[in-house]
Amino acid sequence: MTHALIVIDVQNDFCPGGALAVPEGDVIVPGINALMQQIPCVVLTQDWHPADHMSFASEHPGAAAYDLTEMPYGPQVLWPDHCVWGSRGAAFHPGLHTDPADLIIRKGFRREIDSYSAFFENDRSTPTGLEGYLKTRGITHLTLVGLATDFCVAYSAQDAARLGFDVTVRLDLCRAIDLNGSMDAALDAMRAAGVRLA
Ligand code: VGL
Ligand code: ZN
Repeated sequence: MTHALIVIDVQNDFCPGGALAVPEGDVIVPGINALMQQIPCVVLTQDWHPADHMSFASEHPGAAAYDLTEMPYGPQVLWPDHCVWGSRGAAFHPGLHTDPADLIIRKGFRREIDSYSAFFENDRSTPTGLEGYLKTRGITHLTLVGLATDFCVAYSAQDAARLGFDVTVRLDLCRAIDLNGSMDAALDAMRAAGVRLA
C-alpha cells in the first residue's frame, strides 16, 4: 500500500483571529506536523478565493453570513469573506510545516462555484486533478486531517471513498465549524460512505 496525508485548509482565516475562525483550529498544527514525518506523501490544500467569490455573503445584497442560498449547482452556505487569494488570511498557519509537502492544491478559485472538496468543486463533478495525481503515484490509502471537519474535510473524505481510496479521517487532528448540526450530519455521511473515523 502507498499512503498519502491530505492536510485540508490549515490557513489563518480558519484559525482563531481569522475571518472564518474554527474553534481551536490552531491546536491541531503540532500533531499534523508530527504525522507528516510518518507518511511518505504529504499534500496540502488551500482554500483560495477571488475577492468577489460567490460563496461570500457580501456578494449577495440583503444576505447575511451563514444564510443558505441556492446556486445553479445546489444549496450553498454564504460565508464571511475568507481566504482571499494572496491575503494573509489565505496563507497557511505560520506553525504548519509546509516543506514536507509534495503538492499544494488550491480550490475555490472560480468566482461562480465553491469547492469544499479537494477532489471536486461543489457541483460534485468538476475535478481539481487531485485524483489523477494520487492515482498516477500509485497511492491507495489516504489519511485526512485539517479544517473544517464538517465542510472541507467531510466533503473530501466522501469523495475520496467514492473514488476508491481507503480513507481514514483523524478526528483528533480536525476541528469543526458545527453550523446547525452540520457536525453530526457530516459524521453520519462519512460513516455511510465507508470512511474510517479515528
Ligand atoms: C471551508 C467554508 C468555506 C472549509 C472553506 O475549509 O471547511 N469552509 N470555505
Ligand atoms: Zn472557502
